[in-house]
Amino acid sequence: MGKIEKVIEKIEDAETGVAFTGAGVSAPSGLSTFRGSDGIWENKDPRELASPSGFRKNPQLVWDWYNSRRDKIKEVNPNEAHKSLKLMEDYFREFSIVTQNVDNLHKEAGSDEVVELHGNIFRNKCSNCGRVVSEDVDSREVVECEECGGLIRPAVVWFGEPLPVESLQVAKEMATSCDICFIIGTSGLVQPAASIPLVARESGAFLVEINRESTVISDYVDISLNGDAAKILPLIVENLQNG
Ligand code: BV8
Ligand code: ZN
Repeated sequence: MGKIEKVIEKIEDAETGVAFTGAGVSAPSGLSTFRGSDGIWENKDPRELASPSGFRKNPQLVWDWYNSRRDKIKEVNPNEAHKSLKLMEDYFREFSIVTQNVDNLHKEAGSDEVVELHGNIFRNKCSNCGRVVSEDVDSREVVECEECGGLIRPAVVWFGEPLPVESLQVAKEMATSCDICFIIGTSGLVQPAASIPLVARESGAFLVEINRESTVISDYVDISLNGDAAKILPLIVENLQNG
């Protein structure tokens, strides 16, 4: 039996599923990944820009980087990988997305249950008092908080910052109770997010990795499907529809 057929068989037996996703799911939409060849922005390492120290050192540079990413995300659409993950909901009693991505594309694709472990690039908050700034701050200049004068920043989780306790807790519960966990388009290098698939594995889930290349997670999965998620996921859904 081929790998895809095995995955289809597992999905048909499964009640609950989780898709753990990273930047590779959004790459086919035209968004650059963090560690791919295009993972550098104006010769700066995103991991320096996506940090409190980076923002303190040069708030305008970091604000510009996020504005350029928001502008780019506004131009692109969910791709076949996002759309297939929405369709996958029909084949499970419960199907959730746990994503490291901040680009809002899973929600735009209509997925019902999306846990954003690293926040959302279209939400902003005060870097001093933490107040979430509801309006979509479109300013090109860094703006100050009306309440305390602190600088407004994107409400995403930066390196060195803890993940939202609630989101991480919900993600772990989903991973603990799922029958099958897909790990899609992530290098699996960023912790604690990358521990989610291992929680699923320890709870007896069947692990399916979908990635262009092998990763640090590949040794822990039951099946690795190598290739473009925007091609593999539609193939899986097509098989389920013709099942
Ligand atoms: C924390 C939001 C503590 C911002 C992001 C040493 C060892 C281990 C850990 C650490 C360490 N030193 C420091 C740490 C901790 C650090 C960490 O993990 N560092 C790593 C880099 C070593 N983690 C943290 O700092 C976390 N916080 O630990 O806090 C703490 C606790 C309590 C109290 C105080 C402090 C916070 C991490 C969150 C950082 N924020 N994003 C923003 O996006 O601007 S992470 C960032 O990386 C993105 O969210 C991104 O999604 C994420 C993970 O990257 P990937 O998604 O995997 O993307 P990547 O480019 O790496 O890979 C893409 C993959 O897709 C590739 O495999 C490629 O082959 C594949 N692909 C490409 N195209 C396709 C494809 N696959 C299929 N189809 C395709 N078409
Ligand atoms: Zn404030």
